[in-house]
Amino acid sequence: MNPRIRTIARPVLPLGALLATAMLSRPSAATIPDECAALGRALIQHSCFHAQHGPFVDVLAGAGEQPAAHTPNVDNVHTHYSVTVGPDNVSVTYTPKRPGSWVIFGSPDIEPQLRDVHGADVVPLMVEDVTDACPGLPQAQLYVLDAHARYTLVYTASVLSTTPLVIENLHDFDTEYGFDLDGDGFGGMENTVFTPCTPPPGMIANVRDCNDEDPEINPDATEICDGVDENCNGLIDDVTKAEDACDPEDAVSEGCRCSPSGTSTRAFALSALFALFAGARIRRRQASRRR
Ligand SMILES: [Ca+2]
Ligand SMILES: [Ca+2]
Ligand SMILES: [Ca+2]
Repeated sequence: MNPRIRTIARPVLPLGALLATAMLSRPSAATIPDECAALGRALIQHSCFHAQHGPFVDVLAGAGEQPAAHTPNVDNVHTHYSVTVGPDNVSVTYTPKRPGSWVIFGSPDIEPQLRDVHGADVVPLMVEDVTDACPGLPQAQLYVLDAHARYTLVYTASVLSTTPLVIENLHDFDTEYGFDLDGDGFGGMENTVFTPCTPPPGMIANVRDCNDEDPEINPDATEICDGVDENCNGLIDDVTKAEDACDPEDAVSEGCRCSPSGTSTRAFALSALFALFAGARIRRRQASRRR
């Protein structure tokens, strides 16, 4: 097990079972996916953005471990909180607006203990060290919480100190992953997996490859006149550069800007130019005769 991640005992599904599950349905929004070995990059990067750019809200923790009228809450604004805590200031409250999996980012230096409305400790499903990805929010704790229930985060600090806090819903960061069988940097659209966690080995997030058996076909490929959609935009032979459609042997459709007779655009343009010069020459002759 990764020493940076602490989880409760949770079996990891074999890849075949994982794919079968993914094809049947998306993971439940109320629970952590079984295949979640670590949090996904999208969630960590989003939280870290708050740590770096705010908006920032300063909160002075309330006195006592039981929520009271003076205890501040940290759910009014979805943002980065700087919570000042100390021997006499130990708690803030958080009330989820939705049920499900929530990730509390903070610092292990002043680690909060989450308690439910009855004052009982709530055990995180997973604790992950994300220092490398986000030094300003070095620890993530994942909980399953009830909606509209007031939870208390209790801090222990010997002197007055400030600690960071960002809270995110895990499944707000579900990402679609797929395999890249042809190695062109784009995952295929078949057998994809939605997860807010790190994807299974070999899967990537960019799943826009309309033909994962041909590295010459992907969203970055060059469209050519061959009756195939190379750039995966749903349009066959949607060539926009005139020179790409100027070889009549390659031009096989009107989408390549060829004339209906099969004459290439370049040949058609040369013919038109020749006709223009010829017409001008005839008009000059007719004018000289009139003079
Ligand atoms: Ca591919
Ligand atoms: Ca195309
Ligand atoms: Ca084509």
